[in-house]
Amino acid sequence: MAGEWAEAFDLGWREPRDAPDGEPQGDPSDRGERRRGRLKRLRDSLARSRSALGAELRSGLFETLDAATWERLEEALIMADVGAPTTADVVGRLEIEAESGAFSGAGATRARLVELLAEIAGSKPAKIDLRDSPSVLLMVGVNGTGKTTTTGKLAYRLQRELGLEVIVAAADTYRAAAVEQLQTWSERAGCQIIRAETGGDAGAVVFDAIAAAQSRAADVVLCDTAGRLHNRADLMKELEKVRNVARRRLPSAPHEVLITIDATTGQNGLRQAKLFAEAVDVSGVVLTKLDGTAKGGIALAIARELGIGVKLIGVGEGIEDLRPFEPREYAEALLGE
Ligand SMILES: Nc1nc2c(ncn2[C@@H]2O[C@H](COP(=O)(O)OP(=O)(O)OP(=O)(O)O)[C@@H](O)[C@H]2O)c(=O)[nH]1
Ligand SMILES: [Mg+2]
Repeated sequence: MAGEWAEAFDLGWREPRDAPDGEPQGDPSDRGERRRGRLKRLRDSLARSRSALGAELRSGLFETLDAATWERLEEALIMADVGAPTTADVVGRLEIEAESGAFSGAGATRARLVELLAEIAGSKPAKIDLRDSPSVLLMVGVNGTGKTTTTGKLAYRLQRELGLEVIVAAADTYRAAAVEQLQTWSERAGCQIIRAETGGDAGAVVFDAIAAAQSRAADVVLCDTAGRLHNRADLMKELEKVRNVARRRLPSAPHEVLITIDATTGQNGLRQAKLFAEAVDVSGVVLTKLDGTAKGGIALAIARELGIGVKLIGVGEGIEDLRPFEPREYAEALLGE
């Protein structure tokens, strides 16, 4: 479910600079090797998972294709958090195609299922828009879903893999600990941080960070915002305000609004994404904590029902545990292969 870093971003006219000390991105002869290494790491990080879908498939689910097969597949997809409407759609299409003789045999059925899942997961553009200079990315989401961690991991990758200069904005001004946490990440990533006193205005921090990026020609501003419950209208309004303040400094900002969804929270993630999208035009999902669950099917529900694609996945707590989303690998992993 993970792809290449350089392919995960739309850099516009900007050529990726030589990364300071990262893996070289350019040499195609290394690509196969790196891809294998990456897949292994991904599998390792997902090793704790127990996929209900995988168990079903290993039990020879597709050896006979009848009503009971489709029912069991439906159950397994629902268990993986794919959601009822998306499940009905996928299984309905698979069933019709099987009956029309479009494919036959367990292997071909499984392969077609992977295709259908990947098609839904990847139907939205997945590249993160970094064409503008600076590009401003707003991290939003419910408390504890991984905004600050993702901000740190992403700052690290953008600098290391793409050689971009990143500034992080500590726009979670509610808790002193939140600013300290981002400070630690910025030191690990090796980037500048713009912070204000606790209790300061989140919009002002974002404004200052964009101004700082403009004056020193930095490439990207990553704004970490405070966690908020999607059903708190006042807090969602505040987020809208932060976005509007960013626009006042740079009319094209924010270039991306990324919502972190904890893959272990199940269908509630769909509702979170929906309400955040209503407030601030969410452009992509970061699906976090995939290492802690075999579910993760919520990505399909969000893509199909809300039209918002997953752009990045979190597979651990470490600075390297962030990956570009790759629909096909994701579909394979969901099936527990
Ligand atoms: N296993 C795992 N843990 C993660 C991942 N992403 C974040 N975490 C952990 O989740 C917890 C919360 O992460 P934060 O980044 O602080 O979440 P947040 O959204 O900033 O939280 P608030 O600012 O309180 O809203 C931390 O313990 C992180 O280490 C992930 O991909 N995998
Ligand atoms: Mg945070």
